[in-house]
Amino acid sequence: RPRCIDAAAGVLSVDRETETLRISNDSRGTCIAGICHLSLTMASHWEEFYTTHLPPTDFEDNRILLKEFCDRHNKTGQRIVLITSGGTTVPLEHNTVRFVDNFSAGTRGAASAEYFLEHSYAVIFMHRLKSLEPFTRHFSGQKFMDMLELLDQGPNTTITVKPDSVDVLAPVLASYKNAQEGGRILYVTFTTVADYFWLLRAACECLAVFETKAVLFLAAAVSDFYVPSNEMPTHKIQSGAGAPTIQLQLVPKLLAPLVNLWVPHAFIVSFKLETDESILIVKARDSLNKYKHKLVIGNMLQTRRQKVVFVTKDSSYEVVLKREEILNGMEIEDPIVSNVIASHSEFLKTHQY
Ligand code: 9Z3
Repeated sequence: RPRCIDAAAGVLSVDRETETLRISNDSRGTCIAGICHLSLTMASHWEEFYTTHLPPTDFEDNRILLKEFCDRHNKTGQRIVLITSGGTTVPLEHNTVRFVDNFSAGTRGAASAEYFLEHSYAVIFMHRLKSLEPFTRHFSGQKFMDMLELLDQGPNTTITVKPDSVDVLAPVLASYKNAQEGGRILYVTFTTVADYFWLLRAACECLAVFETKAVLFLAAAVSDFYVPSNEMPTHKIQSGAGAPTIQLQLVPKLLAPLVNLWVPHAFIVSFKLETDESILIVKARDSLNKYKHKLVIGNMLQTRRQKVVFVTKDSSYEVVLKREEILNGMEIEDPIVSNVIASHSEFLKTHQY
C-alpha cells in the first residue's frame, strides 16, 4: 500500500511466525505510519496451501452471494459480522470415506448469529454443512414434529401448531422472518478445512470495504493438522494392506494474513478452546500477541456453556452465567455478543475513518 512504501526509509524486518514484513523506523522495531505488512515474495505456508488445494465446487456461487450481500449492506452503512461456526474436517482420501473431524456442534455460532441480528448487525453465517443453524437449532431432532398436530387425514388434511407450542415457536419464527425478509443473513457452508480456507478468504475480500464496521467472530473449530492433498491416496485406504501410518502436517494459521492483509481494519475476535484450564489464558494471550487482533475469547471444552474468558491486550475478565440464569434458559452467547458489540462500539469511536 502506498502508505507503507512512503515509510520505507525505515528498517525492514521479517516476522517468520506471522509471515509478514514490518517496516520500522528504528532497530527496536517501533512502527512508523502504522504497522505495514507486505506479502513475502517467497510463497508462505498459507499461500502454498491455496496453490495445492483446489477451491470447492460451489466456490464461485458463494463468492457471488458474498459479494452481493456485502455490497448491498455496505451501501446502507450497516455494521456486519462474519460468524464462522462448526468444525472442519480433514479427509484421509481424495474419494473420501474417512476423515478426521474437529469437535463443535455449532451452538456457539448459531446462537450468536441470533443475538447479532437482534442488535441489527447483518450476519454472514459461514458454517459447517449440517451443523446447527440459527432459529432451526431450537427445534432439532424430533422437537419440531412434536409441536405439530395432524388434524384430519384425508383430502382435508390440516396441520396446526399445538397450542402449548405456540409460545415457543412464535418468537423464534418472528425473529427468523424479520432477518429473512430484511435480507440480513447469508448462509454459506464448508466441510473440509480446505473449503474453509477458500471461503474465509473470499468472505474477507468482500468484507474489506466495511473497514472498521466489520466484526469477525471466529468460533469455528478449525483443524490444526491435515494430510496435504499431494500425499493423500485417491481411493479408500484398504485394511488388507495393514494398519496405515498417517502423517499429519500443521495447517497454516489464517489469522496472520487475515489480520495483516485481508481485513486489517476490522474488529477481529477469535476463540481459543482448551481442555486444560491452566494453559487457557496463556494460550489466548499468546495468540493476541502473535496476531495482534482485538480480542480472544477463551473457553474450556467442559464448561463452555457457562463460562468464557475475554482476553484483550491489557486485560482479562470472565463472563459467567449464574445458576438461576441457566435455569431460566439464558444462553451465554447473549452476554458474549453484548460484550463484543460494546467493545466494537468503543473501537469504532477511536478508529472511524
Ligand atoms: C471455540 O472455542 C468455540 O467456542 C467452540 C464452540 C467450538 C468450543 P459449540 O460449537 O462449541 O458450541 O459446540 N472454537 C475454537 C476456535 C478455534 O479452533 N480456534 C483456533 C485456535 O484456537 C484458531 S482461531 O487455534
